[in-house]
Amino acid sequence: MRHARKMKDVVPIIAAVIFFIAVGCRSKLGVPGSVPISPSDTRDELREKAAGVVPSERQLAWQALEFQAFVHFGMNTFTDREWGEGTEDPKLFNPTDFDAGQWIEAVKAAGTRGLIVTAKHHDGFCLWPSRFTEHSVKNSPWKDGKGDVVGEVAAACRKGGLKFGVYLSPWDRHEPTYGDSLRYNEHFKNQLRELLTNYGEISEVWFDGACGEGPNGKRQVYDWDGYFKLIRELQPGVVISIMGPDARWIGNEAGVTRESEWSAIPVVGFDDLPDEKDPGGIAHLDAQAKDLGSIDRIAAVAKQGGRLIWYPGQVDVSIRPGWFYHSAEDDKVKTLDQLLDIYYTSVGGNAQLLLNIPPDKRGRIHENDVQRLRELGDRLRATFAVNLAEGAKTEMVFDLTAVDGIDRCGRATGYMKRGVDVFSCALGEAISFNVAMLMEDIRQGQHVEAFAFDVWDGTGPVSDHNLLGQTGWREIASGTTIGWKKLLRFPTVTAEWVRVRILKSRNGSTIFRPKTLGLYLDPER
Ligand code: FUL
Repeated sequence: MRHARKMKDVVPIIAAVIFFIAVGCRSKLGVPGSVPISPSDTRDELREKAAGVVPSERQLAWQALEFQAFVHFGMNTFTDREWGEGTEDPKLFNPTDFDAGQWIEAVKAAGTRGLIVTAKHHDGFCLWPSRFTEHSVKNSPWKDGKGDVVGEVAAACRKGGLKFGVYLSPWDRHEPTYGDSLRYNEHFKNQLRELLTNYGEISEVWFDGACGEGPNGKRQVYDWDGYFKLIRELQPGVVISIMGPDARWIGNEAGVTRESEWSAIPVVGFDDLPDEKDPGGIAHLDAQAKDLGSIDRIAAVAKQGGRLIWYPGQVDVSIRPGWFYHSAEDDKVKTLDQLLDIYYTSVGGNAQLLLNIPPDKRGRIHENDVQRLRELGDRLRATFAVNLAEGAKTEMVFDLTAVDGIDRCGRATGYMKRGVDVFSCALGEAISFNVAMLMEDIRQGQHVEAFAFDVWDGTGPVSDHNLLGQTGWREIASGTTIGWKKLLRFPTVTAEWVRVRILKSRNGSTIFRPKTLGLYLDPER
């Protein structure tokens, strides 16, 4: 039997019960790391386990960056290519007006909070004067071989308050030891050591998945374990992305996320090692698979035995068709609308956005890109500067069902079971908005599987509405996962009350808090 109630009366009691159940159920979980799953787990147990997987501190800090710049710059900039051969003459690298400060200014205008530069792409040319190769800026005419792109960009990021990360391609088409596994691994670790000891704090190391044959057809066997250990030892805060355990490739380069984007992901492998045969990611994860984290998927992986890990998605996409600069693409810079779509689906789709902006042969970001970045930032600032829900009166309410039976912790129950959670919000006055932001507290895991967002359209005081229902409430958006952040866009509405209905949640204890709801007005929509 279902009971409709005025929830104000019962919320304190029910909240205490739910808190007890939630804490009781989850006390053994909620730790970063991995949670084993096995064929004997029931679906409810799998649900509970998935709800208990949480991010590490470094993953949490990384997620909060939300939007970073990716900068592809190097030998390819000067040869007008996307993939160099490794045989290019270092003398070709000669930016005429290099200015790291200009990069920082341009990407900050868009609202990025970090920058990752291609310290070494597949051609092996190093943007820093590595002691371990001659194939670097030190043998270029730029600054008479005394220049250091990595050093200048690191310093400019620090000055501008941006996090700084490096892309270091494991595949190296220049290095003669490539394919001689032990020797190349030593070489690669030497390069990692240089980058992680000489340039201050590094926030992210981006290991690309692209990989080819070495000289004489030799195949390089990468010492991933050794690379990861070295990074953890030198800078424990570094996020190791893509071919690494901390952040996964979203699975495309088009700037889109899945409708349901999960950060708690089941994998079969028991170590964190990447497998170059699978397209990007660790432990045999197919980063391109349509479904990475639904309960069906978790159950399918559990049949083979495996574990659940926190492995959030990163959307890497270029502002132009290519990753590197080509003058022929000067008029192909993505439009503001395209960039906004990318922003809303990535940052607003439980992923981090890594937007590539390639500097030109001068060593500067081209005027067209600079302008677009500013337009993007201006629009985002105009939209998100003021949260119209700030200061709203909020409460968490839910309907009740009488049950006899066993609760999810195996205890006998003979009273009321909580139904759909409703997070309701009284704005105090009628407000117009066209964007809503929902966030889960991912420190407690990712739980929401389905939600709906309603505005009160009814007449009369909202307290008269039927909580189960229908009367004055109008659903204007719905979705599946929320995770770190979900951004909803819709035609402008004016309302004094709004609510979020959590239709399905993994542990039934998702508690929304006031700051987890944002309402905004995009002035240009
Ligand atoms: C790919 C590389 O092959 C591209 O050149 C680019 O660096 C992109 C971000 O990753 O795997």
